[in-house]
Amino acid sequence: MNAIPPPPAWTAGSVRALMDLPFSELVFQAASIHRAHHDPTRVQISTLLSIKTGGCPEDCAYCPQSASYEAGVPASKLMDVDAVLAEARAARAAGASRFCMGAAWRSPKDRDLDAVCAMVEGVRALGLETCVTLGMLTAPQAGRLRNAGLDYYNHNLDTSPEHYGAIITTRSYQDRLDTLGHVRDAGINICCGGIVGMGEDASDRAGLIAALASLPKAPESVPINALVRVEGTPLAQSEPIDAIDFVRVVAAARITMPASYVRLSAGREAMSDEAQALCFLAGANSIFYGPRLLTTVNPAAERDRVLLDRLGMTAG
Ligand code: SAM
Ligand code: DTB
Ligand code: SF4
Repeated sequence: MNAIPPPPAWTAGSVRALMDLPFSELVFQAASIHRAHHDPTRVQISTLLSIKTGGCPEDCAYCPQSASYEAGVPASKLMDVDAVLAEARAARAAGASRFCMGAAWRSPKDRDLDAVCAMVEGVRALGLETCVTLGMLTAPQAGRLRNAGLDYYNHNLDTSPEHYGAIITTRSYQDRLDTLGHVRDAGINICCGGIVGMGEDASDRAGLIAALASLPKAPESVPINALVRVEGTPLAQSEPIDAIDFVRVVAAARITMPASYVRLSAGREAMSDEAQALCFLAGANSIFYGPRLLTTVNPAAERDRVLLDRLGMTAG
């Protein structure tokens, strides 16, 4: 009996070879795979809300919410459930299909999870998909979120295993993989991606994509963030990533994770419409919609409506 061969295991080397293809070849391959798995004229839209802002004990060098840096983001308490639901209703009215709630925690306390579970139940009752990002989770915490009806958990690998130590010292790559394992075991969809423009080289970008594509099951949603450089954080003066190199990362994510939603995530405010159009061509099919990310600026809804209109794309 002939066994079906396993799919290719992506390595940093094989992803790097993809990313180094002539640009037109790479984008053609990505666009071909994209249309075999998705409608290339549709873009999924998610709206973000920071439900607990600032004062975070972690030292992620990109993040304005870390208590280690002076980035002008004061710490605030967890929002009330009703206030969160009011924001979710507004996001639904603006056309979002998913509502993503982020908290500046290393990991949630069990008591905090009571309120977050109530938020998840309330947002779901509005007919929106739910996503939360709360830091590291234990297996029982993931189970509680699943029981509350959570659709997606966002937890990023952020960068390659090799570059990781230059960015975060307060938790390890393995800690992140452990949390992703608990989320997967609980039966929650995974949203997992990373950030580019943090002083990494092309091999690190390939290493990030290979690490994502090599998870036991590819994440259902893959956010590709371009670093938002915030004054006061250690990475504020980083060299911005070249737009063509950014598109190469998106294309590599699309080719290696064909069925996933690839989200053109943070960093769009500083991106030209033409660069975003190339990202959609290369397989990006999701964006954050609405004027704010967590603490930083995202394109105004009107700019996005005009852009999607010019490109003949529909949001949903
Ligand atoms: N505290 C939780 C955690 O880190 O897991 C959840 C919230 S945290 C802000 C969510 C993600 O936002 C981070 O993993 C990182 O990838 C992204 N992020 C934070 N600051 C960013 C920045 N300045 N530019 C781009 N992405 C950023
Ligand atoms: C993700 O990958 N990007 C989003 C979401 N997951 C939570 C967060 C972007 C944050 C950008 C910086 C800020 O607004 O604070
Ligand atoms: Fe804290 Fe998350 Fe920011 Fe890291 S990325 S400092 S864990 S809020």
